Amino acid sequence: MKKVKVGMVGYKFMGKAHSQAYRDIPMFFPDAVKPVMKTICGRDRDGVSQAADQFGWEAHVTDWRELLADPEIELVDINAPSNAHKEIALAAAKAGKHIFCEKPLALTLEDSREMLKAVEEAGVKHMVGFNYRFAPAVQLAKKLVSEGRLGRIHHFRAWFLQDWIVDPDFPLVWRLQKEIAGSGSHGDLGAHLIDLAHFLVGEMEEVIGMSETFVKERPTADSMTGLSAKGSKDAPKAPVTVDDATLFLARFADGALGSFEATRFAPGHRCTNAFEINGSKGSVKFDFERMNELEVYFTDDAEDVQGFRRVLATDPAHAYSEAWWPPGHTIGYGQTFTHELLEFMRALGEDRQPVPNFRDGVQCQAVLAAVERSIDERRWVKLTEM
Ligand code: 4PW
Repeated sequence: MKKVKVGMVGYKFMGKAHSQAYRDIPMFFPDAVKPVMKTICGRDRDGVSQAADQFGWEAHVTDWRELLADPEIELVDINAPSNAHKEIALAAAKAGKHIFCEKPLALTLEDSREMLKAVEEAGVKHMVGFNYRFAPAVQLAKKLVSEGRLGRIHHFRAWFLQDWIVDPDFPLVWRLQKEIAGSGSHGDLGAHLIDLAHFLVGEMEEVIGMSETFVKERPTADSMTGLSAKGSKDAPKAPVTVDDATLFLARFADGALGSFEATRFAPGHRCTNAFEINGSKGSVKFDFERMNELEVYFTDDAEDVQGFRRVLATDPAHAYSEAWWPPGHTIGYGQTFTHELLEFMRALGEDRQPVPNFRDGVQCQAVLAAVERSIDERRWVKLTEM
């Protein structure tokens, strides 16, 4: 069986998710190229050494340059905070390594374009981490749209709601600092919605947005793991430099209308990444908190049974499902990463670019930037201006 040796930069939330995926792939998808978990990298020696042991990496280093210098490593997985993406990706491309990079691809549109240019010039394979595409229920929505079973698409309505920073004493973690994260809810959550819109409906033509930072300053943080943080509410305060919530409207190139809402200020919503699509022949509804389900409505159902019905996307007819458990035996968040990295393994095996790749990352970044410009200039912005 073909193998690929992986070096991974980052070992916290996404590092754990990716490690689990690398371990799952050979077990559940034995025909794919096998990822070999060679080296994991993180700045804190004790932290990364513990992660290597716990997640099953052969070796650990504290400097990503060391990882790139290892000729055995063929694929570099970048899931460190966003401000580290560009420098590592450019160096990895130069070293001729294939690259997986978490979203958002970069801090700015310009940086993301530079990264795309670098991987294309180097001729390496590249992928960006939009994992929600890989939920089987989302793949089913895509299939229904592509096969024309929803007819002409009129509306894409999406919202990604979380609530982990509603408390004004929640510390100022890296995700709330522009120089590290690029933006707040917009780039962290909105980026997923934009990618789903591109995947399911297509290109956008113009956008207009609004955003707000409800809590302007917060106590400084000690550390962050997942979406929780350590720190004292009595620590000195510093300004929040990103949006807490961003909303925008979009007109798609094919005439559909879109509305998008990304916020971390929606109490009770832990990870409501949801969308509805309305077409001339029917509708679909998805909510990640019930990720195995897709609600569908078809206008040509018999009149006496019309209504939304719930499809459990765990049957052999649904993407990836046969590899897992019998029908009705559901999967979870972790498996979106398994399917995502499986796509990379399959692309390596078939000698093609994986999807979504850096081109999709740049397309997403262009919408993020267009929305930001529309907010600054209080006007509709066309994507062709970007
Ligand atoms: O998928 C989401 C991420 O992109 C997660 O729910 C958390 O919010 C972590 O980062 C973002």
